[in-house]
Amino acid sequence: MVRSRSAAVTITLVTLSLCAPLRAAVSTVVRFNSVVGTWDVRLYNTATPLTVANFLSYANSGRYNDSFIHRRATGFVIQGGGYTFTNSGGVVNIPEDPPVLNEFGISNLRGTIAMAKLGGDPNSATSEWFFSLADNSANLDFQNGGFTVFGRVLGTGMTTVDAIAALPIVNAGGAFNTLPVRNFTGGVIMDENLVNFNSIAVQAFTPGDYNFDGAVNTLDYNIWKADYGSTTKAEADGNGDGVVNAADYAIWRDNRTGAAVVAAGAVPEPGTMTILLAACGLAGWAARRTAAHKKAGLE
Ligand SMILES: [Ca+2]
Ligand SMILES: [Ca+2]
Repeated sequence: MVRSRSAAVTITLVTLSLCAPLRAAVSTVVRFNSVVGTWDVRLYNTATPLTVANFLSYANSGRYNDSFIHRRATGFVIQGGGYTFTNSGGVVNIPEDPPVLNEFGISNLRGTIAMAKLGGDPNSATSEWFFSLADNSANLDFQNGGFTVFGRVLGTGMTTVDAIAALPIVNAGGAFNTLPVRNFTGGVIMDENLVNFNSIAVQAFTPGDYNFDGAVNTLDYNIWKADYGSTTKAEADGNGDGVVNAADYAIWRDNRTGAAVVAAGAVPEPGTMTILLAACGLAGWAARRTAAHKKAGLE
């Protein structure tokens, strides 16, 4: 018994030390508060940690306040994050941090946000980002090292993004040759003619609260369950790794505070090993191991 217990403790410690850096990430949700409307974006903290940290550095320092959408490519993207505008100060380049290493991995589908960068330089992203209006994977996944998707619009947010994309555009020269404008009838473009952001700010919520109603309960579990396996719905992607799986269930379970909305036991839980492996990022390893074992007649 003593020997067996000792072995178990050793395995647990090894497992914890392996998992610790991978289990820490919980995804961030950011609210884009524009004059046209607001929408929320879940960031892929686990899949693209450097890019998320880079974006949050700009957002948390307030550098995106008073920024505006400066480019629309019809049926392709709207782009911002490069400039601020005020009637008193005019156009100002947002002060840039050093470029961030490219972390392409998630496909540039409709509803994703990715970093803009210089042509022929995969590792040149600084402050500018864009939302894909359509499936741009065939282009953007294979160009310049792939454009790093680092978040995805939640809920009905694309309705507002589409409304911005439907605004008229004017050619104001340079980087502003496809500039979306509001209530513009000619003359000098002013603050009230642009798609400005009052703020782009991190939202506070409890991890596992997948519908943002303030409680972590069965309603959130149901969202997780309905979206299980999805790589295109980020509502229940609690760790922001690009897929809704057992690791996100574990985040919900570990933060559950609200009363069950359905009777306990009415919904099945993933197996403990599945949660552990997914939380550690070892699910792929386990699948390969099982396949190898089956091939070898071990399982
Ligand atoms: Ca909830
Ligand atoms: Ca996930």
